[in-house]
Amino acid sequence: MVEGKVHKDTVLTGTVLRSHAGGYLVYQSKLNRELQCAARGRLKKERVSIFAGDIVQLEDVNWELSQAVISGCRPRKNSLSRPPLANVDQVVVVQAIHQPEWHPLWCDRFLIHFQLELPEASFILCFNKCDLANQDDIRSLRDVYESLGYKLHIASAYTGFGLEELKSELNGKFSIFAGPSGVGKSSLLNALKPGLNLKVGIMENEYGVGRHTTTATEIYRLPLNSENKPTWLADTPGFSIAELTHSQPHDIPLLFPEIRALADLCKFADCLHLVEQDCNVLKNLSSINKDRYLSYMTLVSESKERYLNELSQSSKKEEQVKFVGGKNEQDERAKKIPRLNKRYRAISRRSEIQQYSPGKIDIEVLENETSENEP
Ligand SMILES: Nc1nc2c(ncn2[C@@H]2O[C@H](COP(=O)(O)OP(=O)(O)O)[C@@H](O)[C@H]2O)c(=O)[nH]1
Ligand SMILES: [Mg+2]
Ligand SMILES: [Zn+2]
Repeated sequence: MVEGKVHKDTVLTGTVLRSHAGGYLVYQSKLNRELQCAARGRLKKERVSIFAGDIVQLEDVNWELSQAVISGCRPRKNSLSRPPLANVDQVVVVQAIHQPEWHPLWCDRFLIHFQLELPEASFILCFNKCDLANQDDIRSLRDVYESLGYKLHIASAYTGFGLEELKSELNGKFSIFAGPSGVGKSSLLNALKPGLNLKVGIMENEYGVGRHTTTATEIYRLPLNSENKPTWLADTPGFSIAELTHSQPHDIPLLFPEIRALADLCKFADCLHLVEQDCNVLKNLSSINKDRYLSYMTLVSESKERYLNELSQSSKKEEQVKFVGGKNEQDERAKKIPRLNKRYRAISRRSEIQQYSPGKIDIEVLENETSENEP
């Protein structure tokens, strides 16, 4: 450690910028240095996962070689699993006004997905490619989203329009860009961080751009400073519909403010505000923007479908333990034992009967039968 720069009793921390080949690139803000770090073996053993955005404790710093060892990870404020990121303050939902054509459903999909994933983060909407738009396009976007309470930014990565306003929104926070492929996320990042040179115009397939880039989530420091709080920004890859669908349909009305207000007064406790006669939302449908209600209907239907799918999948999954000597956990005589792997089980009378006389199974005979060898 360089004498005089950091007191030897000071606990040194840094922010993980990215992980690569089992190591991490960590930024130490007080000394404005990037360090190549490895995690202590103990952390690996305890399977502590370290994400970009994590605040980590550093030891054994070698300033000459810019290397250090990560000895601990601070508790996270929040985290995202795809892409793996921690401690996100703000989500910027990026959409293009044209090319690709603006689609309200996709905008709402991203808004709802990230609000569910990162409930404590703040949200802003950034409409890019305003160089291709006219005033009417912009006015109608403002009418819908500003009236719902969302902060909205009109920008162009090409002309630089709106970027100063966007910068002041990002200042001193860790923000992520989220939105469909092709809307200009990488172009905006390049415009905000001169010299970054991210590749643009590459359409992502469902795995991202090639298999390697999806795993290399990196956060960038913008040359902005507010009261010594650094400004961080990360890009996210494109998402497939399946990745943006959630299995809790009742969460969705809570995230559409215009529907939530009416839903609070709906007299049906379990209502999803889609079909019930006398539902308060349906009675006041004329007060809701048509596209927004269409988004709502689509997202709830997709969510219901996923919920039912997961339910049928989980009922198909076999329990890892079984009860012998009694019917279930409540039965005092019952003993819990692990299930044998299928290939070690003896053929049961049930399958024997099924094999030899299909369709003639006497259910009564089969009650209480065990299908495995007892240990
Ligand atoms: N007209 C116009 N095109 C843009 C703008 N920003 C990005 N593009 C173009 O849109 C395409 C997709 O941009 P990219 O940054 O790769 O989008 P990403 O997939 O969201 O990262 C590229 O061909 C860019 O040159 C903009 O502000 N105006
Ligand atoms: Mg991109
Ligand atoms: Zn209702």
